[in-house]
Amino acid sequence: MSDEDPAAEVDALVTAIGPRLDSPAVSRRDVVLVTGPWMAGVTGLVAALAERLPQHTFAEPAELSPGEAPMAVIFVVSAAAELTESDCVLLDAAVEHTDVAIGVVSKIDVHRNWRDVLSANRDTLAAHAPRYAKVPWVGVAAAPDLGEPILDDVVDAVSAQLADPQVARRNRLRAWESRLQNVAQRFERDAEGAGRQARVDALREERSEALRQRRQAKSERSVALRGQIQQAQVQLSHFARNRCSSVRSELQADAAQLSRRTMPGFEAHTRERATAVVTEVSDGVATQLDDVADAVGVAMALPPLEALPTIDVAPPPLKARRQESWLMLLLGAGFGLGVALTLSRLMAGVLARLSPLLEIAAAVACVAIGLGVTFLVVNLRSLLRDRALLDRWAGDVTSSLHSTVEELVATRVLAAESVLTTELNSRDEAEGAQVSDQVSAIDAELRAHAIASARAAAVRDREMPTLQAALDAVGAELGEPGIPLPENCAEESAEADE
Ligand SMILES: Nc1nc2c(ncn2[C@@H]2O[C@H](COP(=O)(O)OP(=O)(O)OP(=O)(O)O)[C@@H](O)[C@H]2O)c(=O)[nH]1
Ligand SMILES: [Mg+2]
Repeated sequence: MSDEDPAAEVDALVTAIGPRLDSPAVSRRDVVLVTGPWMAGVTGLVAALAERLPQHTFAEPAELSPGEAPMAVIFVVSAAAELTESDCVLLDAAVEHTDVAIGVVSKIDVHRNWRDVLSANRDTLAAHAPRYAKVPWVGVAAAPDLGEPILDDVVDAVSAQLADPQVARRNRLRAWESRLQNVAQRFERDAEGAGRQARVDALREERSEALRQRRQAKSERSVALRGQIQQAQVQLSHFARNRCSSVRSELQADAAQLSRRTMPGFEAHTRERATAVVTEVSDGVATQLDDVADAVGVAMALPPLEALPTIDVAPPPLKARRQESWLMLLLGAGFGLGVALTLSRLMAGVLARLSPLLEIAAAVACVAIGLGVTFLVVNLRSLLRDRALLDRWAGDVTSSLHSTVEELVATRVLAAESVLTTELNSRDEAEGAQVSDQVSAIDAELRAHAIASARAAAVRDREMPTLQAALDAVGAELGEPGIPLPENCAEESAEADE
């Protein structure tokens, strides 16, 4: 056993447990690494030790390349202050592949209480990790302000540690330990998939956001459409009603001023005005509905109206009924007769004295005036009657116009609503298809992640027992049975044991 390379022996020991385990990729250099926090006195100690122990090589961290590991590590801290947690982490990195470590408290020439600091450091380090319990601690003054350097203890400690025939074996075991712990950590990280978990969470979030947005967009659109349509309906009815009542008053004014001459044109004029209102309302409806389509963001092509609705009202019944005419004639004649008699009475007395001829002429004139009055009364009465009649007729026309335009508004708004709803539904469907594509892409990625997680967990579960066995063996060799797995791995294997 003693003839063989101790490192190769250790490798054989571990690979017997895990044949597929890669050996640690470190190259061992025959140097003693001296390291420590800033201004601890490293450079001074390296120089002093090189002088005192010329058979060994001492190096500062910068002199080792990555992947190189020293034979032993001297960890220097100033006696000015006690060891801190960050100092311990520095040491952890320095002794990753090296078992032999010596703790040094420096500048003991100026810090009288260095022994207290030293024992406090020893306790702090032992508490940091079990492997440090056996680290020897010494005090030095490599470059004292006054007097000779104090180096005997460190020289003895270094010589004693390096004289141990087990040094190479212990260092190799330590290198294996770090290697195995790193591998275990890597398996654990892969199985836990911290990055993957974040991605999965992001995907889940994206998925529910996409679905939520789709639902929201859909309901927002239908609410907007309903609102716009209702508003258009109200505004257009109001517009139609307004137009009808203004035409009604316009026609009323016209009817009141009708003369016999203008009367025959009134019917055509009224119909023309009504048609104009229908056209106006129809245009208003088209514009308003285009605005609605713009507001809901849909291009709408309403089916065109075949023809504008017409106002279906019979012509005004201007022909007077017979009884009425007779009554008018009688009343007019009576009134004319009365006027003629009264006039002839008034004049008879005066004129009889002048000349009988004049009297006859006056009687004729009275008859003529009576006839004229009769004619005037009959005529006026019939004009007023016709005006009233036409006025009533115009009222009928406008109320018919009102119901026609109301119906026009209602039908057009309904048609627009159905076109817009169909349009929005088809847009919804397109969006729905797009979202479900997106969701299924997300689902596919989620599945892939789940598979990758399961694979990584399977690899971990398969490899972890071998790693643990190898770590146990290494620990036993180093005299530290039960080297713990890295924290999270330890929990896993505890669960596995259960
Ligand atoms: N009193 C006293 N001072 C020391 C001793 N050793 C080092 N010093 C002083 O401590 C300071 C740092 O010493 P270095 O040996 O350069 O320490 P270092 O750890 O190499 O420093 P950095 O490389 O700058 O981190 C210097 O001013 C030294 O003079 C010692 O034993 N006693
Ligand atoms: Mg230095």
